[in-house]
Amino acid sequence: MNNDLIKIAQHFQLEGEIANVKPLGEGFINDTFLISTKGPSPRYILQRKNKKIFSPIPAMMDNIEKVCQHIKKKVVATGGDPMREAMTVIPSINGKLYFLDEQEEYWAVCLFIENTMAYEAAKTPELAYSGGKGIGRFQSLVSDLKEPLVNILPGFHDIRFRYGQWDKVLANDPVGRKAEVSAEIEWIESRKAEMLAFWALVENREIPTRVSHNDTKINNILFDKKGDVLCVIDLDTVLSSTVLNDFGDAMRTYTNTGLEDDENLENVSMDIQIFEAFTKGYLEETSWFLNSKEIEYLAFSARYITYEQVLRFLMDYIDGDRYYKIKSAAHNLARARAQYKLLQSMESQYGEMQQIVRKYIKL
Ligand code: GN1
Ligand code: MG
Repeated sequence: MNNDLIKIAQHFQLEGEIANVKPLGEGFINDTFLISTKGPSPRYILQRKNKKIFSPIPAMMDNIEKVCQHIKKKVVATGGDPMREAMTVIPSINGKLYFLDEQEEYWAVCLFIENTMAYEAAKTPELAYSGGKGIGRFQSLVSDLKEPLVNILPGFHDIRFRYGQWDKVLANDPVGRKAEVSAEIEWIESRKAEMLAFWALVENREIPTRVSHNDTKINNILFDKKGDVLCVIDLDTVLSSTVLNDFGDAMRTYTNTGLEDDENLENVSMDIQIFEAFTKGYLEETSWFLNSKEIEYLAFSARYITYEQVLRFLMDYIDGDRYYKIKSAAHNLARARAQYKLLQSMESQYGEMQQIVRKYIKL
């Protein structure tokens, strides 16, 4: 395998000689590897992109490149380091942003940014505050990106689209798991009306569509050693959608006192201090462009995305685990249950969450 990976890596415009290629991280969708080189040359990230999910991959890579170039220009203009404060896509030796191998798998490479930190949870309000500034700054930097992005993930955070998938999976019940999760199914069904009411505001454009990241879980952000955000990574999902999805998904991961798939539900709750710190940082960067509806629904977006995640994990469980990588037979069910516990915690603290948004929007 390592030899095969080295051969794949050799199809890209890398500096230096490759020393080895090793698996990296625990993404649920793509396969990720670290390319080390001999001598002083940089290291790189190699990814096999999941073509069943992102389609078409070449358009996805064009989206990523547009966003990276846009951010780099702005970083340069403000005296920053474009190689550290933005992702750098490394082209193939044929000048493409990807390499297609004989098995028709798509590969892509980007520069590995050294001396950074990534986290699985925001343990302190300071880290959450910087995370909020980081996502806010990202959205602010791309807010004037005029070139259109190709929608390579139709319906990604669109709950109406998700209900369409949900109804089909429930009707087919392909592996006979539906009966065993009737209580969990009711968690989804009982909240349909309020979720659709929110999404209707996006559909009628009261909540506008802007360039956004759409996968802002905390481990998709690189921090420097001081704890400041350096760069937002994992840009596969950059799309035109509501920026509330980014706020909501960040809150789903930053504020969780437990793990995303925690088997011990006692561990799971929303930490309101982390919510407050992130919100403060986020609004400092974004309040200049957000409209009043976006602000009104900011706190709700945390519930929306967490609910959507319960649905997606549960749906994948019922569907026989075809989407997310799993580590055990009931992994998706454990994920759905843990995310539901988090959702309940958000619902019970919703009044305070709204007050916090109002507090920082006045600044
Ligand atoms: C996936 O690729 P990764 O692990 O960063 C997923 C997100 C989910 C997340 C759940 C394209 O993100 O939407 O929220 O898992 N990405 C895609 O942790 O489906
Ligand atoms: Mg990721």
